[in-house]
Amino acid sequence: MSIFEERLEKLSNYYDDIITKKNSPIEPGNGIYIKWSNPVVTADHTPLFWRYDLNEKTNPFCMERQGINTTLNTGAIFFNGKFCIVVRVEGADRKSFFAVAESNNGIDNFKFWDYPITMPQTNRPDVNVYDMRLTEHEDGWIYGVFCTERKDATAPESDTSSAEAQCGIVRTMDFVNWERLDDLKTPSPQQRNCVLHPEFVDGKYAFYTRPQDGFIECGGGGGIGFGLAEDIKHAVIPEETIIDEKIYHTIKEVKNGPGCVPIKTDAGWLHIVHGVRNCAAGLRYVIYVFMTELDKPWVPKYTPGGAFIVPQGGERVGDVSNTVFTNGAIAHGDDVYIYYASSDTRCQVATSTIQQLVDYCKNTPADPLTSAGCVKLRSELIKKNLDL
Ligand code: M1P
Repeated sequence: MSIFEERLEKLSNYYDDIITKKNSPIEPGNGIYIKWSNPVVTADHTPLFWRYDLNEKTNPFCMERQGINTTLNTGAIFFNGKFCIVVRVEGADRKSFFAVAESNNGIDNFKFWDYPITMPQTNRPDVNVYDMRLTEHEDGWIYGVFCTERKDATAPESDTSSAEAQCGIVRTMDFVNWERLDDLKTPSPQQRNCVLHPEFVDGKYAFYTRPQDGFIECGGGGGIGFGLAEDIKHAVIPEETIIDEKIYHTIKEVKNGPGCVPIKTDAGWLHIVHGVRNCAAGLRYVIYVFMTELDKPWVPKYTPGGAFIVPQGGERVGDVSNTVFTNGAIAHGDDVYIYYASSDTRCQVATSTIQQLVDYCKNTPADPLTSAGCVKLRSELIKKNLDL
């Protein structure tokens, strides 16, 4: 056996093991959702033919030629009888791109389609693209709303890191052919984490936004915003209203942002989003949830306090450690599959039901914002239990 043959056999066996591995729930969980023990997608899930030159003549050592660094923040949708995720795949060169992976059960055996998505460009080409939210809109299209990043044209020449984030929009019917529309225009200089609402609101396209003054810093902006656009091909939001603010000494004190496309329930729209706080270890990203009114999706209805999903165990380590982030969930019947990336490195899943999530939203007290308020709330629970 040549070096090439020997290595290829090992690599193929490893890849086959990875993509056929059965997942298992982490019991007993918290009763709100179940986390699953294996990541659903990692860099090792990407096909060997994406990374290796498989011709022995041109690659006798069977070396990786185009490495994949991470697979993270995924948009998610149930499509053609499969759980489909549009994964943010980051190459060894730091550029992200999108690729579709599918599974029959939504918790394991995700397999990438042969080719990543070829993203059509606007007349201002993207430098980096990431974090697509997939909206099955009532107009009949499936929209992909994502972050398009370019070098900040206003930064001095010596500054080679400042970036401008904006919201790119594409649409498709089959996940193979994509039509690129104009980037979203809003009053904010930076936009990341935008989400398109699945229904028209007042006959207009409704977006959840996240206005920021800077690429990292909110500045005078921040919070989860809401705005309407008349036209989707040339989407312009003239006015943004903040519907969920960042607040001092909470899990969203530094910033927050829309996450998954909201899920429609009888009790209102369920939003699974992210909040960020600062600590000595750096920024800590967690996932939280709130609900808005059914007929007024911009009006908060239930605002359970605190974090919903936090990084735990091995999830805490990765390219951006101490981070969980979500931009995709699938509601399939009453079941909900929440896809989240841990530490910007791998994609995990947590499963729940609409009933459980609505119960969580209705019955988890809002953050009282002070230690004294928290002790009062907890003492009420203790008394109720001890009086049983
Ligand atoms: O690195 C953590 C996350 O940082 C960004 O989120 P935000 O815009 O709220 O800071 C996103 O770029 C996201 O991709 C990333 O996971």
